[in-house]
Amino acid sequence: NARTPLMAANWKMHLSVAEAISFIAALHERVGSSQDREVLIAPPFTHLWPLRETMAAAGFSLAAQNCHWEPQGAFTGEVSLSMIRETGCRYVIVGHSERRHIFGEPDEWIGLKTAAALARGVVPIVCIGEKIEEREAGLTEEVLQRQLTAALDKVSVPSADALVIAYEPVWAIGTGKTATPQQAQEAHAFVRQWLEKRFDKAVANGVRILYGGSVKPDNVDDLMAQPDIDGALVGGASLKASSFARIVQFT
Ligand code: G2H
Repeated sequence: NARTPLMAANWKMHLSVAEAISFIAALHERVGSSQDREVLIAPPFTHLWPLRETMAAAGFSLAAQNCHWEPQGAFTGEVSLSMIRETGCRYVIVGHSERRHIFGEPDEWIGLKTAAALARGVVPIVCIGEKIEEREAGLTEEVLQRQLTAALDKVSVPSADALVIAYEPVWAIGTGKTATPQQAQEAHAFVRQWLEKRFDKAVANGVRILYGGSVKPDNVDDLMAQPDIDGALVGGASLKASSFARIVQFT
């Protein structure tokens, strides 16, 4: 069962459209369009449409960083999944810790967004992860279980490639502190077991589980060597083509 490594750049609120276009050209020059790993970029909403063709030509996947679950309506400032799909996005990040903690998104919203993305054929990249005080109190698995349940309890997953999970320990995000490969592997194995209980073995074995939190060129190889780490969700180190190219080219 092939879980093609998914190397994802989460640009957050960075880079202009012009910078993004040069970035994609520079990245493509370095990594080409390889079949054995998938390259994904999640730029700001305003960049999705202008990057659509450049991204498709480079063979890279496009993702939105957030979505609303309703198909349309009076929701000032929000973007629906059909709008996202219209821009050529195959993926949407759901429940990133910055959405949860800076913008106060509750678990319940993550569930609504995940269900809506699956229903509309956009692959949700569901982010979960514990805070430092939760890890220190021995609550990591309890938190992951609560977040997974809220996101995935009410959905059916048509196939393993319809869903991606990202494990991002909150204490490792943008802090320069990475989980050790062993800590990450433990959490990923826990997530995979949970997926088997909730769905079945085929889904559990096929869903890609990404690690996120201060992934850098110098730690990506050790992380990717873990059996249950199937890719990376990269923030800071994804903003320079040379650095992200090295991450894509993990060995
Ligand atoms: C976690 C990650 C990208 P960074 O937010 O999703 O960011 O790599 O800067 O820790």
